Amino acid sequence: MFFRQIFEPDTCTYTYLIGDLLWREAMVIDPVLGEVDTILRTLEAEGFTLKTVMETHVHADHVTGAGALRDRTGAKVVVSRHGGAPCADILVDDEDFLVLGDEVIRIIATPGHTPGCVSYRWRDRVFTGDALLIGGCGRTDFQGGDAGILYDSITQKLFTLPDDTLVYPGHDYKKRRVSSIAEEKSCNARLAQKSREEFITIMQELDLPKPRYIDVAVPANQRCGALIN
Ligand SMILES: N[C@@H](CCC(=O)N[C@@H](CS)C(=O)NCC(=O)O)C(=O)O
Ligand SMILES: [Fe+2]
Repeated sequence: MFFRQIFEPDTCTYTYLIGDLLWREAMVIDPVLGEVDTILRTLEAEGFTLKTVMETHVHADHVTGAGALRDRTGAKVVVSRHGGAPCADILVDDEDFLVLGDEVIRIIATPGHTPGCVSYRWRDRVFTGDALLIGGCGRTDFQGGDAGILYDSITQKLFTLPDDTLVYPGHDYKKRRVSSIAEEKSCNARLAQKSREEFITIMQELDLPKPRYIDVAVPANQRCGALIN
């Protein structure tokens, strides 16, 4: 299998590359606009053609490279049907799946951080975007976020995956790269042994500053990363 995790240090965002060795076709999850050249160079060096760009949600903290990758390669952009990004080529929903040669990627709707958040499950791992982070979770105070719905997505969907499933998040502000469902079930400070009501209170009391790039990122990402001048 071909798998890469790329870290974008300005917004602590992870991008993932998945390659199918049968046809040497590739998918990318959550590309950052500033990383587009790196992504294309990496895929070219390994002999892959980019076929699909998958977004876990419409990001508020960075501008996506989805549209730029589509323009440069003809790849199709995938977003949730509930994501609010009509620029996408393929709109997915819970239990849909995507096929890339021998590889199958399953879509799990995990709303709560935004209504259109999805996680992508591939082989022994799940890409959770900002639904489930290592030791934390995405905030729920903007973009239609809802803490109760996020609790249900995490506890009823992600935490019912096999314990040894690897968790690859959309961000990590301490540069941790990977966790597992077992670790998050037992150690996640916001979720382990927490009731739905306790979780909602924790989320209401976070009082986080708004993301630095939100005013540019959200309108751009609703257009797959096309910047508005
Ligand atoms: N300081 C960061 C914060 C970004 C932020 O708020 N990110 C959202 C995801 S779009 C989040 O849920 N972060 C979780 C957290 O900060 O605990 C920035 O300005 O970019
Ligand atoms: Fe986000």
